[in-house]
Amino acid sequence: MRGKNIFRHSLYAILDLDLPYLKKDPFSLTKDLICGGIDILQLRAKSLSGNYLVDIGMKIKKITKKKKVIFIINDRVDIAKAIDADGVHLGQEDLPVNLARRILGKNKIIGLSTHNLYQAKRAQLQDIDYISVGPVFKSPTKPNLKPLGIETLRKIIEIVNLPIVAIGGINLRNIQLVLSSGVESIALISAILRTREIVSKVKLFKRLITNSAYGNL
Ligand code: 3NM
Repeated sequence: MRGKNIFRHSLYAILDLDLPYLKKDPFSLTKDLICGGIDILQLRAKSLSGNYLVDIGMKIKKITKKKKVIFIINDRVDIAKAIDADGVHLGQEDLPVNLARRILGKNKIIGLSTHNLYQAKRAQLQDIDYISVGPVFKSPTKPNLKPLGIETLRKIIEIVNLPIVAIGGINLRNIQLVLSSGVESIALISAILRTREIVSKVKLFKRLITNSAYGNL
C-alpha cells in the first residue's frame, strides 16, 4: 500500500466521534461516507477510552477493508497497531514519527499534521507518507486555529516533495480554489458530516475532485 501515490485526487474524510452534531452511529456514518465515494477514512476520538476505540475501530476496519477504503487512526499508534489499521495520523505533539514507524513497520502509512512552511519542510526529513497542511481557511471544527491561506498552501506544494492533504474550512464554495493549487487530497469534516445528506454531499465533492484530475476546473 505504501509507495504508490494513493493520495492523488483523493477525498479524505475524518470521522471525529467527539463532534456534537453527528446524526448517526459511527458504522452508519462510515457506510454513508463510503457510499458517497471517499478514498480514505480517518477515525478520531480523543475522548474515548482505549478499549471502546479498539472495539469501534475493529468494526469500522471490517467495513473499510471490504470496500477497499484506506483506514487511518488519528494519534493512537497503539490502537492502529492493535487493529491492524492501514496507518496512523500524527500531530506535531504526538509520538515521534520514528517511534511510530518502529511500532507499525515499513508497510503502514504515517501522516503528519503541519501548519506552516517550516513544519512542512522539516517533515521531508522524516519517514512519512504524507502531510496534512492547514487550516487552509477558518475551520468550524477548529475555530481557534489561524488559517494559513491558499498562498501558503501553494508555496508548500511547490517546495515540499510529499503527498499533501489540504485541510481546514474546505467547503463547496472554496474547494475549486483549493483544487486549483494542485494539492493531492482534500480532507473534510464539517462539510460532509454536518448534514443529513451525507451520501449526496460526498458524491458532489468527489465529482469535483475527479473533474479537477481531468483538468475540468
Ligand atoms: N486539523 P473542517 S484543521 C482536524 O489544520 C483538523 O491540522 C486541522 O475540519 C489542521 O473540515 C482540522 O470542519 C479541522 O474545517 C477540519
